[in-house]
Amino acid sequence: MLKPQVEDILVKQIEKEAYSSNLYLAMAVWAETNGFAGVADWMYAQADEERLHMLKFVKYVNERGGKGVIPAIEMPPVNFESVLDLFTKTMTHENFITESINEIVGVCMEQRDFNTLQWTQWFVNEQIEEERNVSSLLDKLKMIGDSGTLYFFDRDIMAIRAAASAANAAQ
Ligand code: OFO
Repeated sequence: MLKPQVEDILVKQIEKEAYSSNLYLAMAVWAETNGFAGVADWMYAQADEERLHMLKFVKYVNERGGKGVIPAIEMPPVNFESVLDLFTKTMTHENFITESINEIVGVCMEQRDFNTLQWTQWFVNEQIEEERNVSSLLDKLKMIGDSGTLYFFDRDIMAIRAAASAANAAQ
């Protein structure tokens, strides 16, 4: 049985994960309607992932004798300035989610709920991965700057290396 303080913070996280899903869906729509099909695909996939995160919290709370309340969700932004703006806001949001996962860890420790503490570890690791992925995309976007050339160079450099190695081996 979950202690009320633990159930309360887990239910709050359901809302945050649901908002994350809708935020990335809104970003996908912006990207798709502005001609960035690849970025839209990335955001749609991210939105699906966030929905799965939300479901993990819902099911865990239910399994442990609580009730995974489904919240009303605040409307996410509709307009963004650029792809860089999109990923800068994604980074800010993921930092916020990392902080909220850390708060859950803190409450589990305070309440000595070591089962939930252990269960939450998956999200601690997930946030490391999410921040790393977005940070690497932001690095690439900064590299692009005003010119797309460097981006394509960066994308293709390892393929160029592999092709060169294969050509050398065949000689
Ligand atoms: Fe649920 O990890 Fe991103 O927000």
